[in-house]
Amino acid sequence: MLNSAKPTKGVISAEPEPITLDWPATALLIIDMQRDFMEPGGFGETLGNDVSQLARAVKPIGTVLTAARDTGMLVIHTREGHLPDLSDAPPAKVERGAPSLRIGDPGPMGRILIRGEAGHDIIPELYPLDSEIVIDKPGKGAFYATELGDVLGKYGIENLLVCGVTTEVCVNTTVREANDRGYRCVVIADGCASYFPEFHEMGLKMIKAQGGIFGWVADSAAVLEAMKVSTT
Ligand code: TIU
Repeated sequence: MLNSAKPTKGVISAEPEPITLDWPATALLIIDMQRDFMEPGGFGETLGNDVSQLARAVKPIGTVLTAARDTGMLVIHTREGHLPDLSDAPPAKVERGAPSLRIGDPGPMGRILIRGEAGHDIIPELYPLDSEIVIDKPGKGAFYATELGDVLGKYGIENLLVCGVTTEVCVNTTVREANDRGYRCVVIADGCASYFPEFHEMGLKMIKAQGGIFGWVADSAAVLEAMKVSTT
């Protein structure tokens, strides 16, 4: 098609202020959209949570994922989970609380939060393409004990569009890690969800407060709009 040159930059209508992103230096980072958090019988439910609270994030993520695929943006998916021998699972994490099943126990989707089990995998609606990067992480942050920093360096990434679950746990931890490493993070508000709606709201507020102390927050519609409009 004529005149189909890809925009190289876009302005996202974000809070606390608009942000201009250089698309070739931007990646979509989708945090932990795994059956273990999203579906009954997984890790999230064993902790006593209502997993239906997270479903609202799936569609908005899907729209941005489709746009990222269409425009050739780097897409990275993360999965929280542990090795089958639990050698990367700190006792402090495994032993805490009184969950109905603990990490590593057999559940309806396989062993809870264990790599390779059905529950550990990403939900079908957002399943990674073979060409996309999947980062397995043992912690809440996507940088801790993973190759994420090296991958972002290799691709020249400076900006992250961040979405996934849960807002105040793995999304917030990852954004804080990324911010300290110098990445500009734009969190997609409706592409995140929490088991606790009030934590979702406050989790987003914490990011964008104080002039964007950890980053920016925008709706998926604003991100999609910016991906369509060139500023160069
Ligand atoms: N429990 C909870 O809200 N979240 C997690 O344990 N992990 C992620 O957020 N992925």
